[in-house]
Amino acid sequence: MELAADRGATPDEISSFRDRGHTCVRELATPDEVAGFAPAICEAAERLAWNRNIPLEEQRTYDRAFHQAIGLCWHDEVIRRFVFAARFARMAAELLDVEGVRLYHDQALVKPAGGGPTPWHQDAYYWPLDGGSAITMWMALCDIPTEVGSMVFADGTNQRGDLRGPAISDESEDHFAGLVAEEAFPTSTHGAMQAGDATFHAAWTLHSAGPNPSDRDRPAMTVIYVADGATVIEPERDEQRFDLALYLPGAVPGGPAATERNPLLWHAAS
Ligand SMILES: O=C(O)CCC(=O)C(=O)O
Repeated sequence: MELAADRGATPDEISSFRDRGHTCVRELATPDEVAGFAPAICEAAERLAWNRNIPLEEQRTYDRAFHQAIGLCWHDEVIRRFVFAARFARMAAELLDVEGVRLYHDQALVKPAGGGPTPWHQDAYYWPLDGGSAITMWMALCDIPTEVGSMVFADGTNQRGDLRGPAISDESEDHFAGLVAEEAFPTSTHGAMQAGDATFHAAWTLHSAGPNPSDRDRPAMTVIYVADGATVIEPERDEQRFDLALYLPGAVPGGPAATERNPLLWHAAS
């Protein structure tokens, strides 16, 4: 099944992304289209999630928030078609307001039944990229009820850059929850989702997610894009050095964020 680039971003989606740092695109894929990919993604996520089988007493808040499986597109041809989909990449490019986007990486995030909240954090904390050059698509792979919900965003934090909080943890939750209250950032969520609805958020947009009190897992698939032409920045933390080696193998600070692991997924000229 081909997910063709048959849908561009609307002016409202673009202004929400620019001003608030996030937007929601309902039915970016139809439930039928998602049904063609979700079994392969969920099976691979189950098999490859690195923090899936940690004994309960050793689990950190991070492990209770979601099971994380990275780089699924390199394991499976069906998943590659989903991750490389021109429809999603075009939306990412238009929201970022760039000519083209490359793959940075993909990851499945499955919040298990009974799983805990996802602490407040900023993604660009981890990335050796300029925060303005990257965007995440987070797509629901099944219908997500209101009591589980999608992410919560602190509006406008995309324009504030690095808020100097810690990595995702109880500490980041405390740090950023305090900041949200202190600076009175409005928060918003796009709530319940149907399979194929997606949110897009900017790399510095502060976000979190609630727990999963239901008895069903909440599988979501994310694709992270980097603007074509973006350069790698000098890493200042170990997390960024780790990401550089993993997602941009062979790339160097000051050089293009465009290795063989970062194919061009959409360009306005093509
Ligand atoms: O799925 C979640 O609970 C959090 C997702 C997230 O933080 C992200 O995609 O950046």
